[in-house]
Amino acid sequence: MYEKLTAFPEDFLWGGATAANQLEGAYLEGGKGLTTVDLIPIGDHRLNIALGNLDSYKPKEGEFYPSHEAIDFYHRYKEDIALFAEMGFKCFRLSIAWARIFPNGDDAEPNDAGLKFYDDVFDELLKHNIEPVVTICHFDVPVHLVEIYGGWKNRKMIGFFEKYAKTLFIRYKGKVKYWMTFNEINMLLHLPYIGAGIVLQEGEDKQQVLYQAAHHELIASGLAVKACHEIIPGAQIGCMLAAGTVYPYSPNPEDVWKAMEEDRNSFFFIDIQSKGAYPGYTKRFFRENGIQIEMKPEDADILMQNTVDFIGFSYYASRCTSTDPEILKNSTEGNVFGSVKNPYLQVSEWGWGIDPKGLRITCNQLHDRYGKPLFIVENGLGATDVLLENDTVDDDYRIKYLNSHFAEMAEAIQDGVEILGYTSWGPIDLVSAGSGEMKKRYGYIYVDRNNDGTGSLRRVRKSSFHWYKDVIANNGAQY
Ligand code: BGP
Repeated sequence: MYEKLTAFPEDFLWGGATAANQLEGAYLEGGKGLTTVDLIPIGDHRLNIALGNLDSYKPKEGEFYPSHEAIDFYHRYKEDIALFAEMGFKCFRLSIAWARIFPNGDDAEPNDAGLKFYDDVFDELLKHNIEPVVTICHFDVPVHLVEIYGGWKNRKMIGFFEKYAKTLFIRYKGKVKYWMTFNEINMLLHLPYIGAGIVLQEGEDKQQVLYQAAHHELIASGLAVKACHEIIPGAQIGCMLAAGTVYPYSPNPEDVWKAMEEDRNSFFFIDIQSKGAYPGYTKRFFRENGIQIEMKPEDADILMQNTVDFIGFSYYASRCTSTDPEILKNSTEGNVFGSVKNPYLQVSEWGWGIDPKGLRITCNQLHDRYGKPLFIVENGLGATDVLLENDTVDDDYRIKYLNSHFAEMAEAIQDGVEILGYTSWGPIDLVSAGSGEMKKRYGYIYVDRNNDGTGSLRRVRKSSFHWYKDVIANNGAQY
């Protein structure tokens, strides 16, 4: 029925990926402080806040905040991990909520209850032979750091992050081998509040503020890499890019150049994290746009001496661009990045272009550019699922999407690309980062929860649950 997949190395890390604020709930339990995402409600309002355009980001009466309960993993992690184990997961990607460990972000001492929660989660995973893959910061910053310091605009954030990361390495060094510093670090330029706790004030030069904040995150990432290598010998720490190659709409060299520039707008982060220095094209961009990054004398060395071990990335869709104003009118929103509609691709319910071949292209592109192992840490199809009377979900559309991407991943491996593993996004339905909705589901496991927070939170196996179990059991050669 589906293409036969081959080529996966024996120790390939199959699994699923999540983020604390979209999964855990219990937003004020166990001493946790407020994080930025806890202040983002569902609805139209959400995108404005995520973009960092609002001068006020205080919770408002009558609005619904999906992160507050999310899918209650905080209390149900044992049940959920048992389901992951039933599917045969080799790894599980999760993030640590910064404000569980340092509720204010600048506290003198870490919060014991927060540290213990993740100890328990890691122990449960290891009990089932599931390797934890940890994102240190996935779209959440303690609110206190935003209110007092202005989030990543401020260089002081580097010290707070370094202390937070070191605390994690020391505490979990016997349990966690795979780490990533910032989720989709390039999203800082597109969703400043969600990505970096940045609220843009009137009159501020947006580009100047964002690239300065990016510099702070890059230095913080370098220092975390350094600390990780010192504290946990043998650990691997990576960066994490929202990837998805940009195609030119036509062979017009102007379109081809524009596509390259749009790619570089994301790659510049990874060029620095992976190669250790600002690339020439970024320096030129800064010069021509009057952007002046304040740097300390030690920054260049921090970047150069602490490059990442692997390139983690998310891939949902490719993008397409044009210089023709007529063509540009036909644009869609694909995973926050705008994209010209690609006439060769079908789109998901949310308008994201479905492009399995684009995954192979992206893998090859990243491999050729960096020559480091890759880790596909997010991919999947967000869709509206229907729970049937016989208590299952027939999500063949999801199986089709995933299978076609796995076939291209296998091709990439045969092309010579080293891929450490694959974690599909949201193996259990969770809150959508973009819209805050529950109805945009990615999981193999259905969660009975609705957009307005109603539902029993019951977990139900979908058809894709059994399919993914087979994929893993056969190491990608299931048919
Ligand atoms: C990525 C984020 C995830 C995740 C995913 C899907 O950008 O790293 O947190 O949510 O996108 O996006 P959405 O939830 O908006 O469908």
